[in-house]
Amino acid sequence: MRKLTLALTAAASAAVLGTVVPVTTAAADTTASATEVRDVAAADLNCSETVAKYHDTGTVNVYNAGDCGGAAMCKDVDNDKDYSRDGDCTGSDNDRTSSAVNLGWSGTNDDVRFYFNAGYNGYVGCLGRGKFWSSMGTYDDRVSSHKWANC
Ligand SMILES: [Ca+2]
Ligand SMILES: [Ca+2]
Repeated sequence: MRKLTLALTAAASAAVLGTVVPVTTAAADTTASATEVRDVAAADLNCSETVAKYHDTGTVNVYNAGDCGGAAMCKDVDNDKDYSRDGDCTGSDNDRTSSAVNLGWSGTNDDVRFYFNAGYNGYVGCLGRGKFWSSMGTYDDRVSSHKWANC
């Protein structure tokens, strides 16, 4: 008898909640929770989500993984003429870029040109402000320098 009473009470509560709490609120809560988790582990953001969240923060980010997965190898506010040495992209960052995102703020040179050789040689392409490459195509694991520009 007692079990039955509790079950009925629970069912009654659920029914009440179901009428009081709109479905939209439940959905919003789910989104908020997911966002909180991603704030803690920003590495989980893909390229599109990274642009949505961090656009206009001033850096160009390059990733070893595709679709901006994992932590960025380097986040650079300026140019880097050689990923194998010095600067923000350095050492093992060379020839590993598999995705990139331009989070630059609006300015004269807010696009980023990428090159497969050091010294801005071997033009790969220009990544516009607020844009991303979830993969590098034939230039996967080949980027060696980048320069802010107006494309
Ligand atoms: Ca890679
Ligand atoms: Ca460098």
